[in-house]
Amino acid sequence: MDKLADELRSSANEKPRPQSRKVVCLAVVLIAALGFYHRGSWTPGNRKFETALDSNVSPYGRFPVPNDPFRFIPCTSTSLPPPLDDPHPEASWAKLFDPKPTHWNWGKSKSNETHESLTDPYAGRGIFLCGYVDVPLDYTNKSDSRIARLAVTKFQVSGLAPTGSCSSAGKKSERTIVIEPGGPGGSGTSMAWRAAEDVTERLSEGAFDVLGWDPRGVNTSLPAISCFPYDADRDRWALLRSQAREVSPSPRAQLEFVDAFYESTFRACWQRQGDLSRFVSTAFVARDLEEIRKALGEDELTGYLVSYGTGIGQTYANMFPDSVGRMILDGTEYVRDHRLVGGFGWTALDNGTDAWHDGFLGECLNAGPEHCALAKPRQGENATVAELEIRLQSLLQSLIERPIPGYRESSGPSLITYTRLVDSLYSAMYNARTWPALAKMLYDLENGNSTLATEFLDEWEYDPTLPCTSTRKKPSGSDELGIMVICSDSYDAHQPDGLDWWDDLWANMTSKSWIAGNTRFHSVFPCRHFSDYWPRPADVYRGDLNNTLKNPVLLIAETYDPATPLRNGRRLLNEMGKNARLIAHHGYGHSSRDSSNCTDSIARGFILRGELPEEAETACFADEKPYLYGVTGRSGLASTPDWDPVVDWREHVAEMTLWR
Ligand SMILES: *[C@@H]1O[C@H](CO)[C@@H](O)[C@H](O)[C@H]1NC(C)=O
Ligand SMILES: *[C@@H]1O[C@H](CO)[C@@H](O)[C@H](O)[C@H]1NC(C)=O
Ligand SMILES: *[C@@H]1O[C@H](CO)[C@@H](O)[C@H](O)[C@H]1NC(C)=O
Ligand SMILES: *[C@@H]1O[C@H](CO)[C@@H](O)[C@H](O)[C@H]1NC(C)=O
Ligand SMILES: *[C@@H]1O[C@H](CO)[C@@H](O)[C@H](O)[C@H]1NC(C)=O
Ligand SMILES: *[C@@H]1O[C@H](CO)[C@@H](O)[C@H](O)[C@H]1NC(C)=O
Ligand SMILES: *[C@@H]1O[C@H](CO)[C@@H](O)[C@H](O)[C@H]1NC(C)=O
Ligand SMILES: *[C@@H]1O[C@H](CO)[C@@H](O)[C@H](O)[C@H]1NC(C)=O
Ligand SMILES: CC(=O)N[C@H]1CO[C@H](CO)[C@@H](O)[C@@H]1O
Repeated sequence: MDKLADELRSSANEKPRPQSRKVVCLAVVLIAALGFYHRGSWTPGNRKFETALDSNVSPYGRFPVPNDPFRFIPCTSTSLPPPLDDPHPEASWAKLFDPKPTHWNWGKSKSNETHESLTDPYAGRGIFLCGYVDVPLDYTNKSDSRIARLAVTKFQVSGLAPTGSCSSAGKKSERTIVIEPGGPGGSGTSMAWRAAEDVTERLSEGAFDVLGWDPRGVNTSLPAISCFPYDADRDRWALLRSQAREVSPSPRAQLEFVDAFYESTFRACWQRQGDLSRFVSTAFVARDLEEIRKALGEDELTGYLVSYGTGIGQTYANMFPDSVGRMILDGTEYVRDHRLVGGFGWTALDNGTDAWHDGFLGECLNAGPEHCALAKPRQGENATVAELEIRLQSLLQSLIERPIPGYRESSGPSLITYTRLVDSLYSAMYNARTWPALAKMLYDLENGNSTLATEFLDEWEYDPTLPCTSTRKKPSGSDELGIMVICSDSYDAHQPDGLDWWDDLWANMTSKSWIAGNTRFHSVFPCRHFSDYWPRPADVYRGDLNNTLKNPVLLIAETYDPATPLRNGRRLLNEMGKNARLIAHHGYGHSSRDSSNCTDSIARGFILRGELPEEAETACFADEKPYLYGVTGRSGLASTPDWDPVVDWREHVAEMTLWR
């Protein structure tokens, strides 16, 4: 053992000679194998490892490693950035390092029981690393010493190298794909947990690391934004303030109510956190992204930014044109729209009802009753899209007149209301994989069975069986954060006096899109009172979006996207000119989740090799149809006996929390 340690030391001091390295490698493998056979499982079986455990050193060394700007440690459930008032954050953070590899979060094993995986179960597996970076709270004011502490989660594809091993593991990849799911208010660290492994496979054949960050004010980044002490306080008002226009006996009275509610909310935000709302604009988020690029030590930013993340990306690219590497903006919005009053809302409405009509209903009939409950013939007659549309509209209409009662064991009495149902239909347009479940739910509801509808709609965002203080460490303020970003970005837009204009806008939006109009209206209406408290955000980007970039960006926009219509992607392309290419992705859902080999191969060629199509716009088509994903030539998912629509719906709801 000591001899090995000596060898390791001397080989570290010398230029490695191939011969001696081979010997060391063999020795390491042998020792690891001995440990394995000795204990029956892989627990490092030598003295060095055991003393190491006591002194907070793992078989992979000590974390954070010195001078790591992210201070990465292998993630465990306790790896949350230290509070801002901690006088010794670095020391507190270092204490969170847990030296037991079994407590860490490793990537999926790529190979089955090979020689390597027998001796070391973590060989060849990526690892999730958690860290944080501190940035100025106010980039525009040198004498303001306050900071924001941004949480990051990185999936390192090469995993970690055991101390003294000669593997190429444990190194960062040449580029890092920085990801952001949007919102505003979406959590990049959560997206990393959910999707990093898929993202690196899809975009780089597993070659590049993936890093997600929580934008300032979001999730685990600090300061946390929340204008309510507890989730339950927010929830108390949620149903009242989000009423659809169609169920409001007096829309004007409802507007007065919501307007007063947000007046009160902003007052609470001001009382609880003072000027924080001045520092969350998209321009500041873009500056944070530049700090993350620098901390990565990469000359160019590589990124996969989705939805509102594309707004961050457009802003970033034009504020830091020389830092633009290989950036993909997927589910493209046109961030210039957000400078207009209400622009975040009314520019999003183009294609939501098309997705409902052509997609949810049309593809249902295409797939047939085996795959879609709503396609079942009635009185021997096959359904048509027009009939289905009338049937479901009359179901919705009946809910306006009277909600349908429901019951759920875990929450007791419940109501299926128009507002909740339409909100969930809109959310289902984001992801066509939910459609078989949604079709079954609506079919049941139409036939007088509200069991599934109650299961789908009566869902809490936190655990109501626990006291609210113990469900999360902090209240989740992403609702308020999202509003603050949207209001900051449009703070100087012309504000119409009084509520008449807003009443008009609400009517316009809901008549243009019954499915998206209400949700989208409620995302912008709060801004009326923002400038009562914060008349000027510290910074907004008001420049053009056609700056000459170091590298062009790749935009992806979808034909049936319910949130970021293709039209907006094209308007952005038009302004960016030769600094962008666009994939018009023909498919369903928000962003390019409706998989297309064509889209994926262009995206991969770009991320891996920097290749882009010559032409400004390329058309790509989804490989499969909704209701029939993965069922070509086989019996359908929705027709198998053990299919549980509730499981599909829960999965969707969990994913949607990334975007809110
Ligand atoms: C590993 O084994 C499973 C079944 O045991 C198989 O489906 C899979 O293809 C194997 N993977 C590799 C990389 O050999
Ligand atoms: C800059 O920060 C200092 C210290 O917090 C503060 O007193 C001052 O008002 C700030 N200036 C501006 C323009 O916000
Ligand atoms: C999306 O909306 C635009 C504008 O209303 C329309 O021209 C286009 O046909 C729609 N796309 C689809 C696929 O329905
Ligand atoms: C209904 O549609 C099925 C295919 O899904 C077809 O085989 C059948 O002939 C149609 N029936 C009528 C009455 O049109
Ligand atoms: C209502 O639907 C649920 C879920 O699909 C089912 O388990 C239950 O048996 C149905 N109830 C009736 C009375 O049909
Ligand atoms: C609502 O639509 C009407 C008719 O298109 C238009 O004249 C009016 O300006 C719109 N109002 C708002 C607030 O969008
Ligand atoms: C960007 O577009 C504006 C017009 O909107 C134009 O005046 C300006 O020259 C363009 N800038 C570049 C770098 O092309
Ligand atoms: C997409 O690629 C997969 C894997 O390479 C292949 O199996 C499938 O047939 C392709 N689909 C289409 C529509 O080209
Ligand atoms: C979307 C979301 O809420 N993500 C995460 C925020 O942070 C906590 C840790 O405190 C995670 O458990 C959440 O999943």
